[in-house]
Amino acid sequence: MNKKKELLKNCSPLPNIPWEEKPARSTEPIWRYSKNPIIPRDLIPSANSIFNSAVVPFKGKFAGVFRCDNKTRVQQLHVGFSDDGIHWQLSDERIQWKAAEKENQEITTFLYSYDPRVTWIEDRYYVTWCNGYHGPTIGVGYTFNFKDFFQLENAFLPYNRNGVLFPRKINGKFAMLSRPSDTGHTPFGDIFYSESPDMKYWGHHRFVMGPTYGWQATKVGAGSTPIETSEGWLLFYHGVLTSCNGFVYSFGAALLDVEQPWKVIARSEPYLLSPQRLYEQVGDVPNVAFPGAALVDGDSGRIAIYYGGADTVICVAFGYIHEIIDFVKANPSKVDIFRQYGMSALSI
Ligand code: BMA
Repeated sequence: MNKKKELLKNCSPLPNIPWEEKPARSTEPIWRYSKNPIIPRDLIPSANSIFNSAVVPFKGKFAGVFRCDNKTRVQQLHVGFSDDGIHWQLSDERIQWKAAEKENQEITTFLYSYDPRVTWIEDRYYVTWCNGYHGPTIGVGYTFNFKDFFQLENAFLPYNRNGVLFPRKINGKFAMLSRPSDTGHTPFGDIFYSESPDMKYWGHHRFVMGPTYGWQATKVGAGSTPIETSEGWLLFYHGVLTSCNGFVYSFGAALLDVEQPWKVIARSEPYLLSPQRLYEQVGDVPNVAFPGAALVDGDSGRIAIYYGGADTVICVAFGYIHEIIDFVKANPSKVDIFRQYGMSALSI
């Protein structure tokens, strides 16, 4: 118990974290909830599918921002609440963002919004998402109560996806991971780090990591809010493989330097979870396991990872922080150090 407690930094107890013990015969560092998926595609009348979403502890219970594609197939964000983190009530209306300041008004025009992340920083919950503005870019907003939502400036120029904030300022600045891209479902994608003094102007851009081989050969993108530990920031991230039949989205974990998070300490060579259950393999986009949030109990080191299955439903997997960190350190990617210096995986 003590070892787990010392590992986590700035992490509150979450005794009511959703949880199921590891199956007796499992040797894996994470395991799926036996009743997955926890959110079906038709939980609310307007939805075609509900997936790739973000949840946080809220007032002793849970709240979240959910990707609900509607029956016109427009990607939208909806708010949701839960007593136990497993059973959810979602609003059937999409979130209406108000301009945080007058100058933000013209940026609030809705086109499409998807793949939200939610991060508590200092005094409020920040939301980042993939926001349609002449192509996909990173939308940024905040809420105090999950009723009123205030939109700030987009963090970056298009095209960008998978904007994930760190849960505290680093060296006095807000910090975000993102993945510059182009208009479509790109066959490439690296994770970059950026800083901002005010959540408005972003700079100090640094390369963090790119694809390597195997399950993460095509592209990588940040998943859930990084978790601070004495071994570095623990980041769950998705990796994509291009099969003869299309993209396959799995996820793994990396440890990033605490003060200079663009420096990768270790990164898992095998995946933590890949689409192997029907609800991950069959849906609107087959073979997708896409992490967007992780709850952590600071006392026990238990983790609940929320991920989208097949761009259709929401699932949960469980693990212990110390086992996941041990797994990353015991199975590190060997090629990343070469990538850091600009060599392609193929030339190694
Ligand atoms: C990405 C995003 C994700 C989606 C994935 C697989 O580009 O659109 O929302 O899960 O493709 O379709």
